[in-house]
Parts: sequence; structure tokens; C-alpha cells
Amino acid sequence: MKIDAIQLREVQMPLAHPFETSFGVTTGRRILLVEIESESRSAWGECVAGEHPYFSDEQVDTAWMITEMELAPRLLEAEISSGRDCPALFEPVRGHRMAKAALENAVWELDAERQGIPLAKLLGGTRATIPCGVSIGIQATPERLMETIARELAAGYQRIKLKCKPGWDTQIFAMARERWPEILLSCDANSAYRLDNPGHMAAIESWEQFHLLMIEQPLWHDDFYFHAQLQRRINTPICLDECIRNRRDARAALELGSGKIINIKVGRVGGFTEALAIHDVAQEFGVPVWCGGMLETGIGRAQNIALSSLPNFSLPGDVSASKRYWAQDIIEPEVTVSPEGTITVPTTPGRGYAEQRDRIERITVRRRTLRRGNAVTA
Ligand code: OSB
Ligand code: MG
Repeated sequence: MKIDAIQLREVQMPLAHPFETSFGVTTGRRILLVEIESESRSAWGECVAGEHPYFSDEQVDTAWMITEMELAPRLLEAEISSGRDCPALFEPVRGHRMAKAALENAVWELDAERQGIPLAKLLGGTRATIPCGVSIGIQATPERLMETIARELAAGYQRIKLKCKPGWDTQIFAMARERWPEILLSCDANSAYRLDNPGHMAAIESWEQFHLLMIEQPLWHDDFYFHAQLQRRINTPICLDECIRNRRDARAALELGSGKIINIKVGRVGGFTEALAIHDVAQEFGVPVWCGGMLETGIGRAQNIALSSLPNFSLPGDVSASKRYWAQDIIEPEVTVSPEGTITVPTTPGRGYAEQRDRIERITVRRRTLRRGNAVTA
């Protein structure tokens, strides 16, 4: 495959509901989308870098700059046979995994189109449907949170994950558990707790009574050494998110005993190739994985569905219906979830959900096209 052109564009989309985590509130998204063209076919990738470098050190503008100046030129000069060739191509660039993933995933999508097979099949997926959970942000009051949980359970979602932070934790878990003793309930701290804070540790140890499915990334975003110390103190499985950047991290963390579950985000790890490798390492350790979300549009969401169809994605993920995020998504059909809390994996070639070009055009605020042979147009 030769890539003839790469178009970067930034789209802006208001979220249907604000999303609050321990690191801040998001009310609308600025999203870098990349479109690659090859022999009159096109495919898309979504960069999951946020508006601020709060989840990781990447942010939408740094991703744009690195894509434009470093990654896209490398891809335009190359001759590749699959998405698996991208990591070596991008290897000279340190970090910037979310930027790399957007381009690599577009190449996988293009390859699936070219071969006339679903992206899920190209990735090695085996599931016809994927089990879905939801990630529920911090709310104005505990009562509002209970209403939201009730609504998501009524919609069929199989697992409820509550964003938490010191002060928005023990009380809400107790309320949720009292009302729903049997549901799969988990929490995500996004690094808000500290091992050397006795109050934090007493709180976490007290959560054993709630039988949480897991506690996601409680400590430092870049740590899995001290997470192992915490995991030795509690039975509740720790799930690693932020700190797992690649297959070596996954292996090291599992050898250390830093956690018992891994959240795989294809953007966080630099693309499908690395995501598949982490999936396999976890499987080797008998550790389940699930697919995380980054408030994606339908482009990234569809790719998450394809990834989630792999065998070791055996816990419900954070991949949920388009309408939870957007008044109107940019794919057709939108992603919907069945009353049983599942999404059907598309069986049509490529992404399996068509991009809505008209709508994407309307929400584009900047674009840049790079072509093979170096012509750059605004
Ligand atoms: O830590 O999983 C996270 C959203 C933005 C940044 C980090 C995270 C999240 C989510 C939302 O939990 C998942 C989703 O519904 O897309
Ligand atoms: Mg998380």
C-alpha cells in the first residue's frame, strides 16, 4: 500500500452531558481526525488526545503538530503492507502514542476495506457481540448519580463504573451497593489517591466491603511499581489504565502483581498493533482485558468495537451508545446498545459504520492536506 494523501482535520463537538473526572470537567470535545487516501479508497483514524494534557501528556494541538510534522510525512514516503508496519515507521518519534494510533488505525481500516473484510476480523476478533458497560462521571449530588445509574441499568448496561476521587467515593459506593447489591460495580480514580496518605489508604481498604469488580488506576498515572504494593494490601482487583503504554509495561506490571485486570485503550498504547500485543500478554497471564473509552466520536468508537471482539476482552468495556455522548454522531448508523447491554460487531467490510461526510464538514474548524511527493495544501 502506498498512501497518496493524508488529511488532518479538527472537529468540534459539544458533549450531550458534561463529563467530570478527578482531573477535570469536559463539556465539549476538540478532536483530531485523520483521513488517509490510497488508490481512490479512504479510511479514517481518530486521535483520542484531549483538550488538555490532563489524562496523559498529549493534547490535541501537540498531536496535530506531531502528525503534521513527523508522522504523516513518514507514512507518505513509505510502502507498507499492513497497519503492523506503522510502529517501525513511527519508532524514531518518542512518545506521542495517541497521534501515532490515529494514523496506524486508519491504515488497519484501509487494509480491511481493501481486503473486503470487517476490521474486527482483520484484528483477529471472534465475538459477534461485545458486552458493554458505562463510565459515569462525577455528578452534582449523590442523588443525581443514583438516578443516572438507574437509567443506565434500565438501558441494559452490564457494568457500572463510577468516576471517583477523595470525597466522592466511599459514600457513593455505599449508596449504590445498598440499592443494587448484585450489579457489576467498579470505580476509576484516574490517579487521585496516594499511597503515603493514610486517609486515602484507609478509604481504599474500606472499599473491600463493596465487592467492587475493580479499582482503576488509583495511584500515580505513570506508576505500576507502587500499585503492586497497594494490590498486596487489598483483594479487590486493581485495573491498570494510564500506566500501561506498551507490551513491556503490561508484562512488567503483571510480573510485579500491580493489578489483575488491564484496560486497553488503543490510543494510549499507540495503535492496534500494540493493543493486540497487550491483549496477548494479558491472556498469557490469565488476566482479562476490556476496552476503555476516551469520549470518542463514532470513528474511534467503531474501531473500539472491532478491538473488543477479541477473545480476551472478556469483561464489559467502556464502549457504549453514541447517544450517551452526542446529540448527533458522525457515523451512520450510530452505535446502539441492545436491551441486554451488547453491541453487535459489524460484519461488513472495514469499519462497518459509514462516516457522515456532510456533517463532518460542517463541524470542521481547521484542516490540512499532505500529499505523497511533499505538496502541502491548507
Ligand atoms: O480513565 O477511562 C478513563 C474519559 C476520558 C479520559 C479518561 C477516561 C475516560 C472515561 C470515559 O472513563 C470512557 C468513555 O465513556 O468513553
Ligand atoms: Mg480510566
